[in-house]
Amino acid sequence: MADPIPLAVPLDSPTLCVLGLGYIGLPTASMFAVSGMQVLGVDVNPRVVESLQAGHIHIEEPDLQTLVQAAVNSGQLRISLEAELADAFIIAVPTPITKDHKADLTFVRSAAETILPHLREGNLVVLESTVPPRTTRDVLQPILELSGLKAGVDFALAHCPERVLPGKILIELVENDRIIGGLTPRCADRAMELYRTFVRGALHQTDATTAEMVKVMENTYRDVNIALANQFAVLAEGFGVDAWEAIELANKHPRVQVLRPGPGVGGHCIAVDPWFLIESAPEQAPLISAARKLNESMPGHVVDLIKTQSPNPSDGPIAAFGLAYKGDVGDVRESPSVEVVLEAIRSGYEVRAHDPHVKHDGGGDLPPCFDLAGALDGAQVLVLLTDHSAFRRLDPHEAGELMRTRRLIDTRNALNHDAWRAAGFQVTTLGRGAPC
Ligand code: SAJ
Repeated sequence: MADPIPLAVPLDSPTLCVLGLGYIGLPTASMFAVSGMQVLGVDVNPRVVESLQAGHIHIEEPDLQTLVQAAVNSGQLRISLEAELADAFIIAVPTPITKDHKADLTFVRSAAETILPHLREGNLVVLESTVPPRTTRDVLQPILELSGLKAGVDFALAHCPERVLPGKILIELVENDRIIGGLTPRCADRAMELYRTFVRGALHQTDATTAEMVKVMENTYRDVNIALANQFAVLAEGFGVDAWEAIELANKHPRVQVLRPGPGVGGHCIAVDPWFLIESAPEQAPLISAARKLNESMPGHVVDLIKTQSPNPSDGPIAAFGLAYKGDVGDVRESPSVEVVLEAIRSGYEVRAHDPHVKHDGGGDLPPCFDLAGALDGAQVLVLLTDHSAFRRLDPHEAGELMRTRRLIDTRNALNHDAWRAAGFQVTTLGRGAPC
């Protein structure tokens, strides 16, 4: 019997509708547009839509502004609050966790409901958002089938998780291998066809649930390995061992690759996705839970270091350098740096945060940001929380001139400690125990 799902999107003028214009949806929509597809980017936030229509991006990512402008100027990318008929739909909306660590699929559900009135026979629907295994089958498929069309028969449905690294999104979008998980093999064929438009990495075909599991496994693998590095760092402090030296030496072993300790794990992916595995079977995921808890405890460990080195809050403010969750990005979601700042404030310290990548003037859950000199002025300690390249270029003499006490706590082992010591600083490094 003939399969009504055509093998390829129509070749004359394929149209694509991307729902969600955040860190993944916006670059993806733009990439398809500059590769020749007619793309409609849809977002529910009127401010995002207005600013994109005016050619301004709302997120920080290298070269993204240029790409989006090229896509919009070419007429291939339109931005709207409303979805329209299209040959293919991509869902790239956030999947946060609730307070009790369950996946919040509200945005996935509402994106599916947005597609519903526009879904036609022969369409392809791809879910790119990271979700707990079985979401495509158990949550997305039933909503889309309210259209009266049958997934895998009348329209194609696939899960093709994004795997790009913030800070390198445009490179990795093109070069990374991709997992293409179809509801049926024919659905996967349709999705392969779509991604071949611009992806140069290999496309690996599987089923939708395996693709969901693969994506969550990747980020869980990283979370567990970072937790191990953090555990080694805390242990090393107790033994009086330099964890950084020990890790470097352990990594000389051909089958060992310990990651870098730090103030914790942030971002919207690695700090969130492991819960998608834990929530369905907590008793079968003790290792993953323990790793999450350990990483979540690291901001508290950094505050303990602050209390040891600068026990008296009345000795002056703390200059906290970095609010973003990792170096050279402006994203503060789940950032351990923010956690450290908030915890230090709760412990009675005045904290002056500085982050050249974060545009924020206080309010909400975030502490206010100071400029460089304002953060250092009269500070009793500089705590480096995020390894932005700009911080490596700091002049320790100039910093010391502004501060009340020449004291540095480096939670990323990112600075040139010899230079800071030469400028009269007492340097404490996470994972290195006593200051010297
Ligand atoms: N971190 C450490 N030590 C390390 C590496 C990272 O403490 O050795 C910390 C970072 O400072 C940061 C957090 O972990 O707070 C996560 O940073 P990351 O660079 O490891 O990852 P993300 O969250 O920016 O992007 C991840 C990537 N996943 C993997 O590397 C397995 C990316 O490929 C995914 O596409 C992305 O999650 C996502 O969207 O899921």
